[in-house]
Amino acid sequence: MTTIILGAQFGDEGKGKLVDVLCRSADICARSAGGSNAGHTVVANGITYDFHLLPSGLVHEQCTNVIGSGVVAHIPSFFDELEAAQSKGLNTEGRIKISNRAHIVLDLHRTVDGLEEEELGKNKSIGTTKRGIGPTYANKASRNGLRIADLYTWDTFEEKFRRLVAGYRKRFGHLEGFSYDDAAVEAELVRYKEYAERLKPFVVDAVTYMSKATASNKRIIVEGANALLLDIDYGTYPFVTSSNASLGGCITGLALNPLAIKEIIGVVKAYTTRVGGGPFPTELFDEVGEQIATIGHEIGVTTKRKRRCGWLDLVLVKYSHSVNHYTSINLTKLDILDAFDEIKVCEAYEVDGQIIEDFPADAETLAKVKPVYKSYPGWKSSPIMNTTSIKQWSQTTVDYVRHIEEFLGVKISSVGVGPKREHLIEAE
Ligand code: 2SA
Ligand code: GDP
Ligand code: MG
Repeated sequence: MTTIILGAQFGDEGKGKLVDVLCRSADICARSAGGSNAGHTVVANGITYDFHLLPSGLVHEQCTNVIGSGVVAHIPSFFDELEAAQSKGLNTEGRIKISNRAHIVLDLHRTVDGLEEEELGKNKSIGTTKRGIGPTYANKASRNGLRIADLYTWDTFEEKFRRLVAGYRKRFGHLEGFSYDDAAVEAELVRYKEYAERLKPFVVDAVTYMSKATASNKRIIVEGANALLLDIDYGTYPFVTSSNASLGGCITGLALNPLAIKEIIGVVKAYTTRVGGGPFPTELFDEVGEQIATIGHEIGVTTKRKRRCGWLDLVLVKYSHSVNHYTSINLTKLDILDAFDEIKVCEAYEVDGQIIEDFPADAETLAKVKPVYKSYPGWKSSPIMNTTSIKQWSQTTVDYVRHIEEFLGVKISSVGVGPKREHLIEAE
């Protein structure tokens, strides 16, 4: 039985928290795509954990954590994160598996990520996390990438690695930021030979592993990374990440049996945030935007960048639902809206004097749409932060939630009213 958790906006909706709550009764927590660009927060037992490459199910002792074939893995970060988790008291022994088909992110990919951003220049850059994600997926697509399995046929690894360096030297060798001499190449090969041994106990054939798990009816939680609007095919291209952060990516990245999928939960933040470049129709540049950022602590978990903030955009979430087919929604951070007298929701776009209800395919059109807002009264006098049941809410808050549900045509099954596990309220 499989439950998939997906970001429905631009990321950082609070997926980590829901994954943690659902992993209480799960056998496996699996990542299907992305890499250590992700930043998933879990607040549990008075400790705040931030996961990047490792799945958030690590917090639950009975849960095995799988890094799937669609993921790109920076091995030094894998070990750093492992140590960080252990230093926070987590027993990781035998609980992490990594697919031998996953691609390897080299330090070199991270350098290239930075150089490509610089080449684009300030106004055109994607605003990547510089974790080497784009260059690694680019190598994967152009069939010269390095996979975990290559570490165990060393001659192949060495040959591919040298070829990759030669290609990058031709492309970037003249740039100041690119210093990769012969000594660096040899040192890196020695380092990876050591990593191959260290990583061995974690490496599995994830196809076999996942198919056996499905056959024996294991409860699997798929932890989506990034979000629909950052998806390489359906996001605001080119301002996207380089993987399929949508439903399809979960199936491909873990070789899931689609018929075993029971639930697809879309995580929707009660407002919108975006980190990095790209169009953002409801972005606020005023005091309200600042207030949302401050109260919502909207800072990147991986890069510590300030997130851009704006009102909830239902045109965007509806589009996200059309691609991901959510069976229910987890509405998060509704408590942050406690502070406002008036709450706005975008329910259509205006472009070149015309009202449109569909989400434009191109970033240029999206950049010029004007949001058409509907205004809702706030619930300042009856704050929901730290409430434990929907019964403690004013009718105004309930109406707001029901309205979103109606607009999207999918039920909101839970609502977040704070960062902790217990701050998740059943909304049905
Ligand atoms: P990349 O590094 O190639 O994947 O960047 C491409 C775009 O994808 C965005 N992106 C993200 N957006 C939101 N959250 C992410 N994770 C971190 C977090 C972000 C951080 O949890 O806060 O710390 O800055 C994430 N990862 C990638 C990125 O901003 C680019 O727009
Ligand atoms: P993810 O990438 O989707 O896992 O989300 P992040 O961890 O990047 O960002 C979400 C932030 O909001 C984290 O700091 C969470 O602890 C916090 N959070 C999650 N849900 C809620 C909620 O319902 N209310 C509040 N106040 N904070 C939340
Ligand atoms: Mg995040």
